[in-house]
Amino acid sequence: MDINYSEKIPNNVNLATDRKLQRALEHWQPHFLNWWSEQGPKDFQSNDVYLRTAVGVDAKGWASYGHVKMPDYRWGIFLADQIPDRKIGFGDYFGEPVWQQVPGELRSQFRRIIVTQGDTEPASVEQQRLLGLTCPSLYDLRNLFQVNVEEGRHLWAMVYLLHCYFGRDGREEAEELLARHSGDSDNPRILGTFNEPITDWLSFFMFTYFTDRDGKFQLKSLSESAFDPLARTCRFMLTEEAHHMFVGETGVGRVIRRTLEVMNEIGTDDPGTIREQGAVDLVTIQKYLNFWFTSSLDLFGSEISSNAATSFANGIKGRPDEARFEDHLCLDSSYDIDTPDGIEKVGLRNAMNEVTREAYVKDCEIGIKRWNIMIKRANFDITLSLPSTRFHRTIGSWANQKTDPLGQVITQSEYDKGIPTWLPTEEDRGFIRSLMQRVTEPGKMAGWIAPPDRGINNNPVDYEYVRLK
Ligand code: BYC
Ligand code: FE
Ligand code: FE
Repeated sequence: MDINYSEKIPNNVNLATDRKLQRALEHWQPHFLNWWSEQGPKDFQSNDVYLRTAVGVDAKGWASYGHVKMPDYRWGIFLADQIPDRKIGFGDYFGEPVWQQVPGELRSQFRRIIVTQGDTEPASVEQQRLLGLTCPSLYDLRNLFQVNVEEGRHLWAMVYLLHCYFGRDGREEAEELLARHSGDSDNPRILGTFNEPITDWLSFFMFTYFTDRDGKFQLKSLSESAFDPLARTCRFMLTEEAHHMFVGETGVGRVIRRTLEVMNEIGTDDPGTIREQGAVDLVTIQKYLNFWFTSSLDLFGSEISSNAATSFANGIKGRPDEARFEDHLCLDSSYDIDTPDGIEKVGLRNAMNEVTREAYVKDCEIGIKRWNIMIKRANFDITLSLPSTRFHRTIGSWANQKTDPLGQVITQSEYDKGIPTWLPTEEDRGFIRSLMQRVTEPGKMAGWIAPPDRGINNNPVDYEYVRLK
């Protein structure tokens, strides 16, 4: 199952033996490349970028490094190794052998979820397309492009499934994935967060911390799927996802580290004075955090969801790390959902979105704790925190209820008054944008961000991660 570099589409799915599928994918490929050149990273397409390319799924093959031009990146199709005799781990078909084909009666449900997953991948590339122009360092520029090409590969992963298992409908959906665009008022991306603009690097780091982490949890749920090719694809995608969240966690951490240095130099935590020094005050960081965390919470869907119950029953989507649970049928238990009208007891299957969201929130806490330790070590009595999951929601039980970041119900006028102190204002965004000046000398960093602890793949921080000439 080695990849063959002489093939147009590197893969470990034996494409060469399936001429029909190969033709379908080869037909889609130029459309993808067109999309990449129009909607992918602006400029830098002819520069050599130090990228990690997946050339296989084993420990050696999935991280092979070298300078490549982005359009020459080998977007391939890789499924994690098949687990012999794998059994369905949850839902109505629990204990039966996993499926190598999609059962006819579940086709449209599987297709809908694969399309939704697939839609987010190119959406994120579109959202990030202008960031290269204002990179804070060559190191960061390279990380941005690494994330972008991998999200492109994730699109390939979903398109493979659509082409291989969904016939004509699947091919049409694959075209649609290139036709919708982030923020397009006529033809937007499917999920809310993926239509939010990302015009500055603080937003990029928050997005990779919070929104790519939704990716982690959704991919974990899909890795449990009874449809084995979907499970295997998502298992492999998770290995790439880890780097995206690393970019987010270390990115936000480096912004905070620089802020703390400035605070120590000037001996105050006054936001205005910190801004005068060209650093980002912690109040503004908290606002960006509030925005991207709450937007990402919406990506888990409604707390009480018949879609989620159906997905679980039919073996489409399990819970993240399903094996950790004792009961995989979830027919008799109920779950307490926090709603504006009090606690509502619902059948566990209908609460699966909330179960996944809670696991996500716990995972989000880890980085916040690390950042707070940095702040404490710098001797400042300030903490960052995740807002309540009730706050600033547009999906689910709390969508129409105004609360403050602690989750206390408040009136519309209290909300309107509070919002500028809880979420980035136009003025905040303008200030952050004013910091976004391009720095491209190897090893140099923009003034608002500290250097990383180490470079990529044992290279020094001042390595030429992107060759600009
Ligand atoms: N925005 O019962 P409901 C990633 C829709 S991130 C807009 O509440 P359900 C990545 C929903 O579609 C991972 N619409 O929720 C990260 C439904 O519409 P229809 C992406 C929303 O269906 C960074 C209706 O509301 N993967 O990979 O149980 C960079 C009622 O649905 C939203 C997936 O999401 C929203 N936020 O769950 C790159 C996995 N939320 O069908 C990549 C696949 C809900 O009635 N998707 N709606 O028209 C799913 O599993 C489910 O579709 C969802 C929603 C969890 C998203
Ligand atoms: Fe992805
Ligand atoms: Fe990602």
